[in-house]
Amino acid sequence: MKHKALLGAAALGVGLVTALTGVPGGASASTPAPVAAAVLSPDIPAANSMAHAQQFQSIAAANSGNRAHGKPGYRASADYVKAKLDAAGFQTTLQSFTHQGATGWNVIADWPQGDPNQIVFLGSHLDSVPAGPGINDNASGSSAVLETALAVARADAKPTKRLRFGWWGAEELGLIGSKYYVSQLPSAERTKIKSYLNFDMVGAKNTKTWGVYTDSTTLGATFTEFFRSKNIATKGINISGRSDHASFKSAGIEVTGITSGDDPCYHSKCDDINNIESSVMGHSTNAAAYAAWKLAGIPGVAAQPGPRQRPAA
Ligand code: DPN
Ligand code: ZN
Repeated sequence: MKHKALLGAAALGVGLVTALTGVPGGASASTPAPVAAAVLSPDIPAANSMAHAQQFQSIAAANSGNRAHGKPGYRASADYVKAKLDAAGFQTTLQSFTHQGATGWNVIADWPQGDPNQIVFLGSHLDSVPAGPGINDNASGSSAVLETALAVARADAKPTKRLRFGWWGAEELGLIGSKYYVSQLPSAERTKIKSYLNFDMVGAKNTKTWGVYTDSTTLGATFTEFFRSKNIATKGINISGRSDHASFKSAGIEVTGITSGDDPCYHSKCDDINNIESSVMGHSTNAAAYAAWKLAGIPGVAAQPGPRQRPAA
C-alpha cells in the first residue's frame, strides 16, 4: 500500500522487542547453548527463490518495467506462479476481480492432503507499483511462498492440516485482491482457515533484524523460534493495515507475518533484482517452510536432539 514510512521502530510502532544474542542467559561455558527446537523442514537453497525473483524481474523488463494491477506484467506474473503450481500437483484457482476498470487476479493453490476443515494459509501480494518491477516489494514474498509450496510438493508432504497458498492482486491499491478473496468466502469456509501467514518484503539487502508481526504472539512464536535457531535477531512489529494479513484479520482469522523491511528503493524503479540479497531470501523461504511444516503438522516434525552428552566415563 502507499505509505512513505520506512521500516523503523518509531514508524511501525514496535511492540514486543526480542533481542537475540544466540547465548541464552544462564548457559555456562561447558554447556553448549541449546537452540530452539528444530523442525525437520527441508533446507531450501536460496538460489531456488532467487530464480523465481529473477523470472519476475524478466517479466517486468518485458512488460514496460512493472508488474502492476491491470498491466500485462501482472498477468504474466500470475501465469508464471500458476504454471509452476499446476506442474507440481496443486489444485489451483485463478480468481478474477475488477478494480478501477481493470481485471485483477488472485492465484490460490491447495495441496490436496490433510484435513480440509483446518487450513494453514501462506500468502503474499504479487503486484508491484507502476513505478518499477517490485522485487523486494513483493517478488520476494511471492518467491518465498512459491518455493515453499514447491518444497511441499517435492516432499510429497502428508500434513495433518491442509496447506493453502495465495498470491494477491492489487494489494498496492488497498489490499483489493485479498479483501475480495475473503469477501467471497462463505462463512463456513472462513472458519476453516485457522491461521494466515503473510510475506511482504522479505528480501531486503543487509537485513540484520527481522520483523515478526505482533498480531498473534502464538503464531508469531513459530517465526521467532525459526530465527532464533539461526541466531538471527527479530523484533515484534505492527504494520497494521498495510498488507494482506489485515483482510484475514478483519474476518476474525489469526494472523502473523514476517518482513525484512523496506529499503531506499521502496516503490521505486530501482526495486529490482539487485535490490534483494540471496542469503536474505534463503532465510525468508526457510522461515516460511518451517512455519508450514510445523503449523500444518507435516510428519517428520520433531525436536532435534539437544547438545550431545559426554560419553559416560
Ligand atoms: N510492502 C508494503 C507495501 O505493500 O506497500 C507494506 C509493508 C510495509 C509491509 C512495511 C511490511 C512492512
Ligand atoms: Zn508490499
